[in-house]
Amino acid sequence: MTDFFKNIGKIKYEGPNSENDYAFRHYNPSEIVMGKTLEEHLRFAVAYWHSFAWEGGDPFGGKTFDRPWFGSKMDLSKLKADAAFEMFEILGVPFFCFHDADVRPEGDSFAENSRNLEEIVDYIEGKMETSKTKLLWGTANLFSHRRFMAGAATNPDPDVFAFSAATIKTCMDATHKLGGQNYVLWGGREGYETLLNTDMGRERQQAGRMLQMVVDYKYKIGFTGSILIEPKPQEPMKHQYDYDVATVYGFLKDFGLENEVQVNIEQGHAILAGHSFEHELALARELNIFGSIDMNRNDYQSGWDTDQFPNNVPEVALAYYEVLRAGGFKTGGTNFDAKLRRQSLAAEDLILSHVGAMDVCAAGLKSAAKMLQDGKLEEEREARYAGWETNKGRAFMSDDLTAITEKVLNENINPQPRSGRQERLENLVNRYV
Ligand code: XLS
Ligand code: NI
Ligand code: NI
Repeated sequence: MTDFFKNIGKIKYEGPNSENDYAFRHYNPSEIVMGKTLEEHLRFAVAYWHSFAWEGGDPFGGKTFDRPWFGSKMDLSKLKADAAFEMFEILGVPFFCFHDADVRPEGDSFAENSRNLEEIVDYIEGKMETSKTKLLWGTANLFSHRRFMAGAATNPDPDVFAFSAATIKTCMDATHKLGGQNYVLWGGREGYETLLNTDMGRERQQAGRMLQMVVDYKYKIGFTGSILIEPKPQEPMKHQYDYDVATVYGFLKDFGLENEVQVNIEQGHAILAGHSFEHELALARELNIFGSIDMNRNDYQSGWDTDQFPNNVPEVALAYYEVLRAGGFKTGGTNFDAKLRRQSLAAEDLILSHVGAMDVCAAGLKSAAKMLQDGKLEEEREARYAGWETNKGRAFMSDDLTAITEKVLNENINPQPRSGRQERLENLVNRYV
């Protein structure tokens, strides 16, 4: 036991009228909604990097947090894992997620990094034996170290490609060993700062080859989880190849991997790409590549990926509406890819941020479920497309231009515009949130 979270007990559900900061108002893990418990629907995960590895820096200043586990030593990494599992227990979260660099000390070589990772993975495995918290996904940090400054898979230097491939292998092994349900690839620096020095065609081929190797290795080791790509349009690079869901789908099609890889969609990344979260989720569902979500929010004024905890129920409700329409999570879940503000120094801030976020998500999911079960929104949507369900409408999808032209002439087809009823639908949604 560390004494980091001393005096903070396990968070319990106390209902919407509770005055207790350390209680859930909406997240009752065992509450049944649409045939599943809230815990099964939401599949919450804590992100190791933001909560335990991030030091509070910003572009103008360094570390603001003072955690007893900061430093690059194995015993400190173990202390960090102890504190992490204490927090998982306090929150009662079913999952966590990590990068290699979050959990192990940084070594001077690939071999040392691998040894460090193996040692800490053994330690974490031991902790998982007595914890209910499982691994939602693992990933490799191929963006922080200076060797990755020009990309990992897409680096102009083949040695960086090789170093990255070897690192991914160790992270897939670690994820597999810990029973992870997904493996994530976020192409942090897979993109460019300037097109002037970039061979985009070659870099795309390198990224495609890396992904193919990841899929092959998944089968080789018998990993039954999902491989997920996390789209993001820019930041840290000026342009990133995994721009958004549509771009990733085109990439997967190009390399014949659209049935092998799904997407992990992040709220803040969707906003950076000029979309809404629900847009990205809806498109992934339609393309059959929906996998998991990184839940957070951006500050809409700053134009950055600020990774704040979600706190807007109507927004979250529309996102979960799309998740429910996709049939809910399978291997995926709700990972809080969210960090404290750098002035939130206290241990209790780490707990309260998650408590609030879990409540916002639970309230959002319950609103979404009501909206879906009532069916009014879907009735409106169906009514709008009803013409396509008639014989006349269906035939237009198989006629050619000549046949359609004849029909337009012979049947005197003269379409009359109808209202899209947007405001009415917005009012309808507001009744649920
Ligand atoms: C950064 C990404 C990152 C991924 C995992 O913007 O969201 O945190 O989720 O590498
Ligand atoms: Ni992000
Ligand atoms: Ni993310």
